[in-house]
Amino acid sequence: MTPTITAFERSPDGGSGLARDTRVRWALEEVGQPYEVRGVSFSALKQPAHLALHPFGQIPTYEEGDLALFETGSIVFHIAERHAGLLPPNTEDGTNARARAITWMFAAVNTVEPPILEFANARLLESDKPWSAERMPLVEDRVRDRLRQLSAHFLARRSLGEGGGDADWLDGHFSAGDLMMVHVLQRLKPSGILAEFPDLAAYVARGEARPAYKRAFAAQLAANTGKK
Ligand code: GTB
Repeated sequence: MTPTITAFERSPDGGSGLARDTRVRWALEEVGQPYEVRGVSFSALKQPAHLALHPFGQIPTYEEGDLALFETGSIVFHIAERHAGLLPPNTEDGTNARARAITWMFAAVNTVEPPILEFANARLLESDKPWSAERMPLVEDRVRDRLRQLSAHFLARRSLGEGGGDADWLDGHFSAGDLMMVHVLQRLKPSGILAEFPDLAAYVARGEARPAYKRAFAAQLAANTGKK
């Protein structure tokens, strides 16, 4: 059954891929699952029909037969559980690596994304407040702390020669954990903070170079601009 996801009818980012439907599109592209998209207007997000799918009135959602999901972490996990390609197999050999990949999915949304969102909100919604200039360095440093820690993880993997010599990804092979982490980090690109960490900027670029990401990006751009 072809799943249907929701996305902004017109994303405020104009199709730069930052809205969260992009991570769901990317996951579906990685596993080769075709999907349909229903565009939702800002007013429709808060109407009963959409609230029945998403109690917080947001995008994306995911519908497949009787199943309706919200929250990108859960949606990407669902896709990864049902298709090969985003999580190591649940076999004796793969089960620990699978648990670690799932841990990285949680780390992306639960540990790395919150200070990034705080920073994005401070820039977009609070820059006109009288206390904004004083607060901003504190908010930026919370982001830098997380990036430093993530960068140290990659450095440690490299120096230990882990992952069968592949330290390009969080735990050896590309997984749903990387997909979530790359999309979370992308939100920092316009600010210049990501560029302060060249290894993490290169990690994000590796994600963006994946053919599945390119297809997902092109699809959301086309939906927002009519261009391919
Ligand atoms: N935790 C949820 C998840 O991961 O699924 C968060 C979902 C979420 O924040 N959805 C946003 C939304 O629906 C769109 S992606 N907002 C409308 C509302 O809450 O009323 C967030 C987003 C929006 C715009 C940009 N941008 O313009 O750059 C980037 C990201």
